[in-house]
Amino acid sequence: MNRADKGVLDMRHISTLALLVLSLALAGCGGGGGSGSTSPPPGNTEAEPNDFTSQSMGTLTGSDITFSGSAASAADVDLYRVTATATTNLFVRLDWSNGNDLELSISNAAGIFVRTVDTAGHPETCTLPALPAGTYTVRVGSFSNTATPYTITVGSR
Ligand SMILES: [Ca+2]
Ligand SMILES: [Ca+2]
Repeated sequence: MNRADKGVLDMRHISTLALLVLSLALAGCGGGGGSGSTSPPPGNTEAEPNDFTSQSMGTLTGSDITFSGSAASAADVDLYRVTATATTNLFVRLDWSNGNDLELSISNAAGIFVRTVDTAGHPETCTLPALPAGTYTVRVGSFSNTATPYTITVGSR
């Protein structure tokens, strides 16, 4: 392995560690207890392909927005985006019913991961306080190679 390869590996390792530390250190995100947002999905459904280009969930209003999707395998990435037109507390909830393991990440308007939520159970929830207006990306990933039907909810809290 040459020096450049080693550098890349080290950087990846550091990034992973930083993400883990970040997700452990920050309050407001985690598993279980995703209060509220229990209304059934209103019929919005995931549209593949969405692994590299996000699907719009719309603009945040007073009501939660829920989409139904499926993480087909550990190779499937599902990207959604939601727009806030004013400063808001962004609530995100990912839930599913089988025994598989999904993860939830949120990126800021510049496309940089700002939160990753991956607990042992479900739902995965997160509330990002006082976000400036902008378009945020929500990423659903899976660690399981069988399909996992899920619902993803965003709201202004
Ligand atoms: Ca999918
Ligand atoms: Ca996908």
